[in-house]
Amino acid sequence: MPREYLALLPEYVLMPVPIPFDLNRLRDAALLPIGEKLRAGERLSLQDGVTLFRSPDLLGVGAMADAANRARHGDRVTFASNQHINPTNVCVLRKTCVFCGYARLPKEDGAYRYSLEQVLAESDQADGTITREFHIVGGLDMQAGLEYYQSMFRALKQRHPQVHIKALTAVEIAHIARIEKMSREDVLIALREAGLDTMPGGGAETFSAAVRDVIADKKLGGTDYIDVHRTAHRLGIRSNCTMLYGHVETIEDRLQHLTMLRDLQDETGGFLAYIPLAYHPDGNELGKTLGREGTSTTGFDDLRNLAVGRLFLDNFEHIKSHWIMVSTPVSQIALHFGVNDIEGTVVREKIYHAVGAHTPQGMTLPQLLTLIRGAGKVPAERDSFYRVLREFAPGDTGEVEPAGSPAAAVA
Ligand code: V47
Ligand code: SF4
Repeated sequence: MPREYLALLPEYVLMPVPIPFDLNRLRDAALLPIGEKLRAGERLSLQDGVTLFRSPDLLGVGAMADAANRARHGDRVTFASNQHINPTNVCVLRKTCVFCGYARLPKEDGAYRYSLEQVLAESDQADGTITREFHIVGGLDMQAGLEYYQSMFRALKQRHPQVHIKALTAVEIAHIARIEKMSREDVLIALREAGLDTMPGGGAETFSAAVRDVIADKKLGGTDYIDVHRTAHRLGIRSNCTMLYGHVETIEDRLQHLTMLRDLQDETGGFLAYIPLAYHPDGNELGKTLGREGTSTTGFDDLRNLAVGRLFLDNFEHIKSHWIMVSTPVSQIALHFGVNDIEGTVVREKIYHAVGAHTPQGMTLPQLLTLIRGAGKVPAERDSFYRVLREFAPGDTGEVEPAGSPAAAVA
């Protein structure tokens, strides 16, 4: 086993720990054995996960998730100052990922592929904020191979040396490997050399083969998604993971998906965070077929997915709420349902706005601080490895970086 892989293990693999929790807070008797397991520091079974999803006592589920979260993070809520860049929306799977409204065929209206200059120009637009992370994902574009991304990452690192590059989903890595006729491992090594620091969690959707047949029948399968992340972790490239919920999946599909993520985390400890993603039915084929246009997931289901993520994924340190997908009010309440991290100041997000997300496209630092403090929590800015850079004391507006802080050092 390579040294870097072993180096991940002692620091990051997390075991369940006993969580102090008052069982009197549960109104659904079916949740009692789960509450008892939590207090004993025992791992939840797949059936427990199903019970958590089915229980009418959402507040009971949330209270357990909140206790599990507080045991790890107290009242601290972190965020990163980041910028999303989507360099190409051209995608060979445009016709078969029926839930996606973002992709275009090469000659279709609205198709675009940025030149290097355009990527650099976009990278300079994070006006007035101190961007610490570029989150770079796009379509599976035949004209965007290894060289396209290598030169992009090198140029970005040269221009913004302090900025972390979180880029390319497992699906994109597999696509580059296929068009370059290289192994996925060699692609990851080449990209790491060019500046790739970590990988985002997109492309997971829901792993179940039956679900994929309906929503994304040509896309990289669940086992392969896990395998690309395993390879990345083995190379010392840490990553996030996601689950798209609220389309055609069953509760059992959700648990199968979460179990696969938990198993890989047991093996490598390489996942940084889990982010459940709420399906948006507008502007895509699936929404039309299901007759779901104009509706989206419910606040109940959004909160439950976050809470179950916290309880079932007992070896994950961070559960992130993506406010663009579930709205800022739900994200704020989620801070009491197991969430310790919130998507940061995302400048010009495109993917969900292509499918009708009605949330703002970016949030400023003062807006984020207000959201977190409004939930009675303590905001803290973090880096891409979740190391806290700066905790914001009451009244601190974030306008002036304290002298000598890591934030001041990179400004
Ligand atoms: O994989 C596409 C999703 C994902 C729709 O790792 C849709 O830090 C809802 O994974 N409705 C990409 N979702 C985004 C993603 C992500 C976002 C923020 C942070 C991180 C991270 C990762 O967007 C895709 C897909 O699951 N998506 N279409 C839709 N109609
Ligand atoms: Fe392409 Fe990703 Fe959209 Fe599928 S979800 S069509 S792979 S951009």
